[in-house]
Amino acid sequence: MNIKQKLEERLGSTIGQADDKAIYYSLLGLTKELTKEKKENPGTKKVYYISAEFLIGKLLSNNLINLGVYDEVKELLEQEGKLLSQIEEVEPEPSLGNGGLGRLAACFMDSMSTLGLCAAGIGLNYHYGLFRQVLENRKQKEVKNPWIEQENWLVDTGIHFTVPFRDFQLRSTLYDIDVPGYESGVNRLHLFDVDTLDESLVEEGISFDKTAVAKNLTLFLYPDDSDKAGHLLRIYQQYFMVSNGAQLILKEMDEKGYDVRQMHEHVVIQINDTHPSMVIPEMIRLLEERGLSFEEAADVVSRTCAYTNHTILAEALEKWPSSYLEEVVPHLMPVIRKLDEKAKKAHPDEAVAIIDGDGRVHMAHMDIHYGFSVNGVAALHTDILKESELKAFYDIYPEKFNNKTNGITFRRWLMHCNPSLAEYLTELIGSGWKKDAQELEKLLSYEAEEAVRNRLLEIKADNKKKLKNYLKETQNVEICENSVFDIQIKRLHEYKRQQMNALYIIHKYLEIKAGNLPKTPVTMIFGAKAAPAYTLAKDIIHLILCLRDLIEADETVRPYLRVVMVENYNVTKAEYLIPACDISEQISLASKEASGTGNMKFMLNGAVTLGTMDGANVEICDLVGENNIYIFGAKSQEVIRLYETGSYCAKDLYESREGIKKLVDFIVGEELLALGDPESLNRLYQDLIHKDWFMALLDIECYIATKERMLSDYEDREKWSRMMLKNTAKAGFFSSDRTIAEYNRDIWKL
Ligand code: Z15
Repeated sequence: MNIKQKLEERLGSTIGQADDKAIYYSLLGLTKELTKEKKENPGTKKVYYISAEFLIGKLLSNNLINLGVYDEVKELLEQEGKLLSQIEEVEPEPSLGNGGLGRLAACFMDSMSTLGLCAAGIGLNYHYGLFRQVLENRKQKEVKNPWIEQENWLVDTGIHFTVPFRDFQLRSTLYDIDVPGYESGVNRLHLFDVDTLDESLVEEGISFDKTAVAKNLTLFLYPDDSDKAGHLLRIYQQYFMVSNGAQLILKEMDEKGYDVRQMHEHVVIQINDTHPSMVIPEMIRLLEERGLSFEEAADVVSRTCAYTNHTILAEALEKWPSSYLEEVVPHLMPVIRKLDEKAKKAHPDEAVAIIDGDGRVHMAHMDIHYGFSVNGVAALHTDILKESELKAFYDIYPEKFNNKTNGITFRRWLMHCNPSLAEYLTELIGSGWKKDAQELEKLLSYEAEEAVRNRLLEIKADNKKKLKNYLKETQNVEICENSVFDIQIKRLHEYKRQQMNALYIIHKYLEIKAGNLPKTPVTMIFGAKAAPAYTLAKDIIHLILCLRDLIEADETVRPYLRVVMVENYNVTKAEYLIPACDISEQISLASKEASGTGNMKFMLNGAVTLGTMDGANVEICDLVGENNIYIFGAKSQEVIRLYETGSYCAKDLYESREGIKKLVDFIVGEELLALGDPESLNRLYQDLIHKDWFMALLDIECYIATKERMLSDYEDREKWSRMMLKNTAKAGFFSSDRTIAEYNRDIWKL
């Protein structure tokens, strides 16, 4: 039977007669069936990528691409008057991640399958995921995001484990999501769930009874991103994840007949940030139960576990009070104490202690002492880890430290989200780039060809029109497709400095009011969720929405400047926004953004970066050269020195620079106070003057100057299109296939 016959058999009608919903669910079933026919990636050594987040996005199109039937299905549907993009709208987006860290894990799953590596993901099956953001009265509201429908991508494996806590135990069920590689075998994403979960516990918004652990454990993904410590429920979730993971790993070793004393020869556990760090003491505990001595167990686990660090923000490095751990998982504490004593004996330095003087357990410290590899996620980030944040560890274990610059899967972030660019590239340079992303460099030989550059501009214009239509349909906002699209999409965080971008808007508004009109109108697009308890982040959203409405109501400014906030920014929305972007905003305070991966997605799709020398921006700059990127602001060493000496003072800048004062004062000026919440605007205003912890006022002047230079260069279409071409051509390095090949070469050795 061919695909058409199979589909119509599932539909019980012709494609033409079926509605989008019926077609989606039939395609879902068919895709699962086709995936089952694929071989599992084989191997005698397997990597388990364990992560609290897998931000997988919608799966239909990507799975069709990887199974090699995307074009066939698309054409089949078109013959019957159906659009695949329309049908995809039916698919709910699972929100099993906050942002970069979770999306990275999803890109890695794709690349591990594609490279034929024997690998699996281990995580949790959150029923309501991260919250869905609703914008109301210029503020963020949080509601649940149910995504598990009657028919879905999950496969019930029938596998169960028992997870012990202090006061009770929980039975788990393992659900799998198959991850087919691009023209390759299949791996699995293992998502554990509690059997006793009770969805009706969620009353209004995202609030629920935090104490009913058996009923709530996998309801939500913890909504904080790089910020604010989680508490007991978070520890319950983490332990549930790692205990199930460890039990599964042992079960699979048993089935393959491997000796657990040789675990390191058959298994690598890649620990994604510190959320899964308890896998180390848990695995040791389980091995002790199987008769290994503590020393033997600790040794083999240390040779098996590898740790990835994703941040240097101190507040994001997890340190659990031992009293919390005693309350939730007392049986782990003896193991953790022994690990701590052993480490203290060898390295008495307090800076590298696992349990500190206040009885807090430093999860990262445990990972570094008892893992064989520690990696950062971009060159600059790894250097900062070695030279500052983790220097004391680097002095002890220089051989453990290594860099793995992040990457993105080009299947989703080019082939799927920007098919017209993907097709044009293939027309020019052949399809080799799909397997070897470095081949994109072949595009460089076309730089001087005007027809090629014009086609790139045309594709960009089409994508802008597509985004315009999407925003009209989904959010009822109307934007001008001929304007410059300036886009900042990422979690809302002070260090990412959306507030600095908002100050730019104020600058531009005042310029236009003064009669200095831009040649081409500018559309400033934001997308960002704020952690529900992160007050200042919510204040920044409020400021942006007030600015939006101020400008919307002003007939003199509106034709030249618009502000849009995309509601509930997620993977699907990113797939519309990124191909349509002209200016990619990557403006974090230097040293604070470990890598960033949105920056890579924009570059690949022909946007030009406006950024600081932070994270992977540094490597983008090296690749495209200074003439094809707009860099501004303080460098990381300067920033680190300012923190060390405590010599940054926002108030001095505010008082001495008239231009800065004017912008900051506008936040609490009469125009905005007439629209917004005075308490919220005031709080932000006060913070910028008296704290400004992430130094927006330090960089604001060069930021504005650089963006103005960029806007003026935009008018030179030849120059701009050359930059677009260079950016796409040089993006090959950022394929997650390259990243994963490096993980395998240096760490996993599968
Ligand atoms: C998260 O998304 C990241 C780091 C974290 O520690 C947590 Cl808890 C969440 C991000 C980094 O901020 C970003 O720079 C990086 O690109 C991403 O992880 C993937 O490494």
